[in-house]
Amino acid sequence: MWHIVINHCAWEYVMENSPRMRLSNASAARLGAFVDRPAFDRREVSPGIVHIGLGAFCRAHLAVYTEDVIAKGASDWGIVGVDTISTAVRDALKPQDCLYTLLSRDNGDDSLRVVGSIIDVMISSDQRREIFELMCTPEIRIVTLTVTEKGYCQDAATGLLDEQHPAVIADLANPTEPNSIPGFLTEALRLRKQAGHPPFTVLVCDNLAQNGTKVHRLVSRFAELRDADLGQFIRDNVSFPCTMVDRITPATQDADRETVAGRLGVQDAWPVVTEPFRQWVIEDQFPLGRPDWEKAGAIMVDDVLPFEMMKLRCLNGAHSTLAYLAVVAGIDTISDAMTDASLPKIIRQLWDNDLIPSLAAVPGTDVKTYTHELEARFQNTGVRHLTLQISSDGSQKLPPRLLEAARELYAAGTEPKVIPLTVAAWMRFLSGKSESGMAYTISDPHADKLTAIFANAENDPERLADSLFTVRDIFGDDLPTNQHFRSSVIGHLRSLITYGTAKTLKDFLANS
Ligand code: CS2
Repeated sequence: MWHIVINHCAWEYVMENSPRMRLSNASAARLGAFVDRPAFDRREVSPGIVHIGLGAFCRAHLAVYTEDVIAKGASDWGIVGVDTISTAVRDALKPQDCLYTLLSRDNGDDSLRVVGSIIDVMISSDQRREIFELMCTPEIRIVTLTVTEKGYCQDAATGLLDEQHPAVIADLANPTEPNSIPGFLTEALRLRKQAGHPPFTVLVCDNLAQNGTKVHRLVSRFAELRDADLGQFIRDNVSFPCTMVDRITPATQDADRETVAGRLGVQDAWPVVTEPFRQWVIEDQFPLGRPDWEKAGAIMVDDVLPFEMMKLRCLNGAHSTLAYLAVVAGIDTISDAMTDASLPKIIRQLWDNDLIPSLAAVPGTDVKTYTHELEARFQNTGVRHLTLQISSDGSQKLPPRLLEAARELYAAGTEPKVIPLTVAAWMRFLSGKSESGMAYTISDPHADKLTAIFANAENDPERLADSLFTVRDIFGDDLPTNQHFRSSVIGHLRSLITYGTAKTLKDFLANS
């Protein structure tokens, strides 16, 4: 879930100089029958949801589930998208009536669909007042979010609000003009309370363990720092259901724009490429109502935790493992990593040895079968999911995806086998250079600190690991002092630095 990864100027140039017509309500009506399009009159749709964070993921997931429900008659659940980071998505979507194309790819088998559930896009930097006014109307009953793990200003190891986060400090100093997510939600909820309307439900759709509960705690804490009564009000009165979201959706590339334009015959500034699979498991706690998302295939449950853990660990944990090893080895995509001699065997061991044993039973699901389905999804050559994209924000992703599982295994008296290898690969990855000497950018909120630690350690595995272990908001206090964890990470790191990934993985598999 990246926010803005496109080259803004490049697509604007293409848009302005393309002889093709732009995607719009009018041009969509004339598309060939091979393209699915909104099966409802968009003029009849009114807003019911404000969605914050309009990256590719929510447009392949939440917007599609909601589209399917609107098509069944629920016209009061249109989505107004809000971006808190840049104007790029508004600049791309508004001139095309907020329509966009979803290209679903299953190896060589493609299908195209124009999605119309997003009915407006606003940008918080210049429309903050307007957005708050909308959020204070009784028609808005749900606020959904996809702002990535780092968007919530949390300490990744504890899941508590990072009270020293610059955005938190700035918003506490100027709380009516917030820019952080905790600050934004707090102010919207305060204004809504002042307007005399019951609070909207907050539905967090990011890959955090117990995402709703966690973000409820973060926002209540922020609000409490601002005003104790407001904190208590949010703690007691606002529903934050947990949810598990899943659809592999890479950031859009310019080549995707060209592919979509070639197929559609009209230009779409920001199409989304995704896989056919989608899954959404949601805790059913919506005091002001919700769209009947189950009519579009969502699973409504009382407790999302077992589903969330399975997905976060098995899918996202395997993604991170593949990503760090692959970036260092110079392998660009997940589907290419799945053709490597060792990587598929490594993630099979990760699943079988470290992750499946860490999970509680998942209702109606055989987790081993789930991991075989993941293998097939990772092999999908139609979706060019860049390992470098997945490698972003490791400081935020490693704790919930893998380090929690390691802790639980130690507590149960067993030892993780592959997780220390993933951690070593992440440490080696922080060099910013692949084994063939290709430089890449490390995108992480702690990038400066982490790369400085790498440079100071001068390739000494023990110094490097021990210095990185001092970053408590990644590793906590316990893992660095666990002798098995520490020595396994250092052993793998030594091998990665000395012999490289191919030999390290071969030796690892030979010894397991
Ligand atoms: C990926 C996720 O970028 C990443 O870190 O692991 O975006 C992953 O593709 C989605 O969670 C799939 O649902």
